[in-house]
Formats: sequence, C-alpha cells, structure tokens
Amino acid sequence: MSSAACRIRLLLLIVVLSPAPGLAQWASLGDMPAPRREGNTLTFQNEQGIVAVTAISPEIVRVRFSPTQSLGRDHSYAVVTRDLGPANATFDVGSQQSVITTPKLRVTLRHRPFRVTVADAAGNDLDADDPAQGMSFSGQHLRMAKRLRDDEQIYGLGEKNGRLNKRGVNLGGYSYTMWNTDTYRYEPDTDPLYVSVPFYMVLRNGRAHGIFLDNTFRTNFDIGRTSDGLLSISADGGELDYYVIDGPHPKQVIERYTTMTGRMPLPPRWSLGYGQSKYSYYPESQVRYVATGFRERKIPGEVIWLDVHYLDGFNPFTWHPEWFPDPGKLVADLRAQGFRLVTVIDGHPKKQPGWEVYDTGLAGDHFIKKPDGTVFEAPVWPSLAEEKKAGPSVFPDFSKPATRDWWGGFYKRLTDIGIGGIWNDMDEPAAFIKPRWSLPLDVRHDNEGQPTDHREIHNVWGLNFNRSTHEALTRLRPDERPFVLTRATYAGGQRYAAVWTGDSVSTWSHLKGSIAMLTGMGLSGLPFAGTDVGGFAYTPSADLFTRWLQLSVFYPFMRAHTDIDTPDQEPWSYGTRHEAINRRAIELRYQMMPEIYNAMQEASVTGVPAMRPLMLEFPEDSRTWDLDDQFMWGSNLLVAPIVRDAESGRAVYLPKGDWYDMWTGRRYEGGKDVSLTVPLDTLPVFVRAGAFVYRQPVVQHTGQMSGQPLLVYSYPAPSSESTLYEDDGLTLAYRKGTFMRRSFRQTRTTASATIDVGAPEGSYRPAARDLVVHVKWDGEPSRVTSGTTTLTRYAPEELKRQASGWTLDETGFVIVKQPDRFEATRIVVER
Ligand code: MIG
Repeated sequence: MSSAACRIRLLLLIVVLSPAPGLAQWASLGDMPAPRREGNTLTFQNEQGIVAVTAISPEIVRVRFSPTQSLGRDHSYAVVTRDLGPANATFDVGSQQSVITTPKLRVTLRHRPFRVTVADAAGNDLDADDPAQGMSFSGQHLRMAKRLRDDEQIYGLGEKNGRLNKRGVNLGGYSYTMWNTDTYRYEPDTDPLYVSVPFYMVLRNGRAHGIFLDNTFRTNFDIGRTSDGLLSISADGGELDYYVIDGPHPKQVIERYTTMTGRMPLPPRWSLGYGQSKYSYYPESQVRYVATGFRERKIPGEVIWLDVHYLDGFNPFTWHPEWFPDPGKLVADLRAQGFRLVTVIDGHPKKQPGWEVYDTGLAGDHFIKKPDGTVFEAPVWPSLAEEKKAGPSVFPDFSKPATRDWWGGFYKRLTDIGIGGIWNDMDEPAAFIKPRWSLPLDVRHDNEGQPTDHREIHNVWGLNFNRSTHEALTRLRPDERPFVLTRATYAGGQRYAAVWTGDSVSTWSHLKGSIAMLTGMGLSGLPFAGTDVGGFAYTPSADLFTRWLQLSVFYPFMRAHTDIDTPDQEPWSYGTRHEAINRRAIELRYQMMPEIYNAMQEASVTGVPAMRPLMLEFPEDSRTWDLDDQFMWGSNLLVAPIVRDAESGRAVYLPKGDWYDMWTGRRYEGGKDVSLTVPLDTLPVFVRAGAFVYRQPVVQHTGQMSGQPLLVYSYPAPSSESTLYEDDGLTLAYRKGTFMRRSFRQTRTTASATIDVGAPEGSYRPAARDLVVHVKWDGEPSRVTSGTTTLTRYAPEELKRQASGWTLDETGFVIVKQPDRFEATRIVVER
C-alpha cells in the first residue's frame, strides 16, 4: 500500500474509532445539500450540523461550523469589526460544489463530502481541508483537518515555546494547546503557557496567509505532529469559527488580522523606558534606595515596579500601612527623580466582609458563582498572604460588562495618587487548587448576557480583566494614555495591555527562546511584549544578565524582574565591570528611543510589530524561515545578540543587500553569513542600506528628551525614504492631530548625496533643538550645503560649540548640524 493510502486508512480508523477520553466517537460532518445564499453568505445544513461561509472582504473568508441546527449568537471577545468594505464576491451554487469568488480569492465548497478549499485568484490552493477528513465532531468537541504541505512554514500562535517556525527544524512539528495556564518556572517545552492566540500564519515559498480560529474554549493545533501532512485543529466546545486571511505578504496578513481584532494603542513613551522590578521591593525605603541607585550611578531608568508586598495582606487596592505609610508622597518624590511607579493587582480580592471591594462586589452580584448559585471561593493571592489570616478569594466575573465597570472604579485609588500604570497578574486565572491550578470548569459566567461555564470563559478572563483596567484608566485620566501589563490574554488582547512572558528561568535557553517567543507574539497581533530580563526564577550569572539586558534593548517591553528570595537583579548587582557594560546597554535603549518609539507607533497603526523575525522582512529568503537567534527592529535594524553561554562570537546571517555595522560603520555584503567576534560589551546591530535611523544622546529617562538634538543617520542607497513620528509621548492629543510626522528622503549619485527633510505633517512641534544629520560617506566631501547656505567645516570638538556646520567622523559619517526648524530642508553633500 502506498504511504498516502496507508495514511488515509489510518485516519479513517481514527475518525471512526478513536474515542477522546470519556467521549463518544467522532462523527464526520458528511454530505451537504446545496446551500442557500443570504448576502455574502452561503449556508449549508444537514442533519449533523450547519456551516456558513462568508466573504468578509476580498481577502478574508469566514467559516462557521456548529454541530447543531442553528448557529449561535454572533459574538466575539477578539473581533471588533468585520465591516471591511465590500467583498465584491460572486456566488456560483451548483449541485456538486459551490464557489465563492472575490477579486483575490476563490473558495470552493465541495458538497459531498463537505470540504472547503480557499485558493488565490489564480487557483493556487492556500488553505484546504484534507480530502480524507474535513470537519467532524464528538458531542460538543469539534475538529477539522487541513492539509499541511512539506513546503509550508507555520508561524504565530501567540506566546509559545519552541522554535519560531512551528514546523520545527525539519518537517514534523509541534502540537500546541490554548489554555491559559500559570506555569511557574516553565521549561523550554512547556505548553500551554499564559496566553492563548489561536491564530497562525502559513508561509509557502514566500507567500503568506493566516488562519484565525475565534474560539475561546480549550483548543489544540496539531501541526503535522500526529499525522504527517495534516494540520488538525480541535476545540472543546463552541463553534469552529475561523477566518482565512490572505496576504500575500506576511505583513498584510498581520494588518488584516489586526484590522479585525484591533491594535495596540500608542503606548506612553515612558512605558518604553527601562523598568526595574523585584518580587518585591519593600518597604518604601527600599524602593527609594533602588531609584536613587540608578540616579547616583547614572544608569538610566524609568519605572520602579511594586509587587505584592506594597499591599495590605496582598489585597488589591490597598497599601501596607507600615511598609508604605504615604504612597502619595512616595510617588511624588520618585516623579521628582524622573521615575514612575507601576503597581501589581491580582484580580481576585479576598473574601473579607466589611471591606468595600468584597461587600459591594457581593451586593452588586459581581462574583463568579458555582452551578448551585453560591459564590465561588478559592485560595489564591491575597488569601495566602503570610502575615494575614488565610482565607479564600472571590473572582469577579469580568465577562459581565457591569462588573468590569464596578471593578474599574477602584483604580481611582491608584490614579489619585499618581500611579503610572497597572500590572495585572495571575489572570489565567490562577488559583491554588490542585491539580488544575485554576477554576473548576463548571463555574458560571455572564458571558456578556449569554450565561455559560468556565470552559468558554477561562481563556478570556484575563482579556476582560485587562479591558476593565484599560477602560478604567481611560475614564479616570481621560487625557493620558493608559498603560497596563498582563500575564494572560487572548486574541485581540493587544487592545488593552502589554504582555510579559511570566515566570521564566534564568538560563541561556530562556534567553534564546525569548526571541522566538516574542517575535511569534508580534506575528500574532501582540506587538508589546517582553520577558523578565535576567529570567524570573533562580539567579543569572553576571554574563547571562548582561547578555539578556543587551538583547532586551530591542524588546518592545524592557523590564528586569526576579523572584522572591533570589538575589538582587539590578544592573549594578554583578560587579563594576558588568555594571559599566549594563549601563551602556540601557543607555543604548535611550539613544535609540526616537527609533523605538517610531516603530511602536507604526505597530499601533498597522499592527506590524517592531520586533520582527527576519521572515517578516524577507519572506522569500528561505534562510530566514527558521532563523530565531537574530531578529529585526523595524525594517532596517538587524540585531544578533549572543544567546549561548561562554560565547564570544557568533555567525550572523545577513540577507541580500548591503549592511553596515552600526558601531563601526563597516560595510558588509549580504546574502551570506558573517562571522563576528562579540566581546561582552558588544551587541551586534546591522543597519540595512538605505535606512534612516533616528537617535538621540543618552538621557537618564524619557522626561529628559525635550530639547535633545535629533540625530538622523542616513545609510547609502541610490534613493530611499522613511518617516519619523513624534509627539508629546503622554497624552491623547495626537488623536486630534497634535503630532509631527516628517519624511526623510535621500538620493545619491556618484557626485553627491541629497537629503530632503519633508515639511511636517501634524501640529505638534518639539521644543527647540538641533537636527544633526549623519550621512554615511566615502572619502572627503568638497562642499556641504543646507538650503542655499554653504556650511562651514569644523573639527568634531569645535562643531559641538557651533550652532551649525559640518564635520567628518572616524566611522565615515559626514555630520551636518543645524537648528531643527521643523520645516522642509535640503542638505547636499558633494564629492
Ligand atoms: O504567585 O506577585 O508571574 O512576576 O512576581 C506568584 C508575585 C505571583 C507571579 C508573577 C511574578 C510575580 C509573582 N506572581
């Protein structure tokens, strides 16, 4: 028997015989009669169930399958809009098959047995049901089997361990489950973790499309692991409600996915600065000591994070009376030093009659209940706070809009004293109940008006908690951008919170793994993410901490954090040699802040993450498909940190084209590996030819950026263009046009380089400052002009004292300095 036939036989056996634990047999959806059409939807129905296929837009098709006689309420916690303009679809209903054609897609629906194939306009299959089995069900459990071809690479699925390419290194791949889980000290292969994003991208010969399964129940994605050539997806309940999202570029897939599920709002600039955390900094004198430690050592720092010990008995919205007697004064004093405070909140208050949070929650019917109607109680923080009597917690039902509002009101206690942002922990939700460490599956939830049990709400408890927090901060401080950090969330959670990757371990494999994990999250719509620098559990060596800190310069979210009872994990905790190197790493973060902010702003508008796997920039280059020990920041910076112990060098793959070492200015030809020596004080960064890179001098925190010169670096190309976005970094005024966006363009010939700074768009203007344009150059220029003025050449030291002029530096840049007039300017460097 051929192996294909063998496989089909085997699958039939599985379909017919294999009982999932405690379940009846799997039944195939079977044959379908011809569909009925309503608007852009074809609906198929037989005795087994119902399937609706809708053209959402020219590039997006939605399929809903329910093993019942009618589809349920059309409701989603992830999707905010399906209104994407006209789909321009045509429908051809036949007796054997029906076809939906859009300008970009051709969806073939075979009736007997029922199978879905989505192809591009030219008829090349993108996503196709396996011929031997399509959709099937067993009780409330659902499953579909899709074809997985050898040349398909799989990416995304949110916060996942393992390689970037979910096919694994060779064919055969991983099986991933979506079930938000508190995984203290997780291993490099632990699954599931804290976050569920049932979205993946398929890349085939450089062409991409995505699949988003909008199902909040426990789901599983088996990527060729059980059966070669099959990608099978299962869900423990609900509907198989999925979208096929075409590219063809992978960036277009992310843009479309985040058009539907929403994007990260533009974060406050301070939240992109360096954060220092510990479980826990207390009492308040310790907090002051750490903050002052940064300023005295001239190590930049922005945020001090307060973990549970600031609380009274770990109860949310309280302060420990002895350890933090005057939090308002603490906040004000730290602000004077340029620091903000972010406080942790566990979303499950203690059962404590007489305490407002508990009493009003009970009276307002805000807590999750058991099937018998009594309030569900379980031990978890704060109930196990050492210094207080143990007692259970109760769990707000954040799937109820009124509960989100009620809970949100309590944040006033924190915003009133000037807290910078909120850190939501334990929101999988975690509970100290063996063996699941979460809530029983039968507890009841409002589910926005359609009551259900925990199986459906578990994965969105965190998302709705974050929504409550985000909306409350927006209400309480209507002029400021809210900042929320979370451990757990679901698809679409980018609208409410940044994510950190929980209780990692201080090992080199966690450091390396963070690249695949964070870039994978970026591909899944979660662009604002970071891993505890140095690792959470246990203790990093001095070198591990330093290398991790260097890597995190190009994490979207940069914070060091460590467990209770571990040694200090501050940049100065590892001796003076490492302290100096660590300072330089954090300084680099601040030098790059204009660039970092620019790329995060782009992510807020397009969904395309700032921290990118190389395949996102170079999808046609097969060398990038499995590459996850180096990554991109934006389209132009390639970052290749040291990710293994005791290594003082590494190979870096540079895709086709010219690249420049950001430190030495040395040019490299791409399309090959280069081998680098990387001493402990170095983070390799390469700049793509034609790039503009935006920097500033070192500052100690973002509050010092005003008045700093803008440093623009132009790398050679015959012509190129880039834009820089700036605003006040804090308020929502940008939504009303108070921002400044400028284009930077260059054209180069053998005789000259012309840099055109465009006229600003938007009404924001930074404080008076210099504009210093660095033009990468070969040899000595004969003349440098700005507009009609010929500029004077100075020695580098002398130029610092002059208002305008130019010089040549040792890395081959012509440095052109002048006041930033915030108007169109042309700089020409002549040979
Ligand atoms: O049960 O708040 O992942 O970052 O330091 C542990 C204490 C609860 C888990 C978080 C970790 C935090 C810790 N929390």
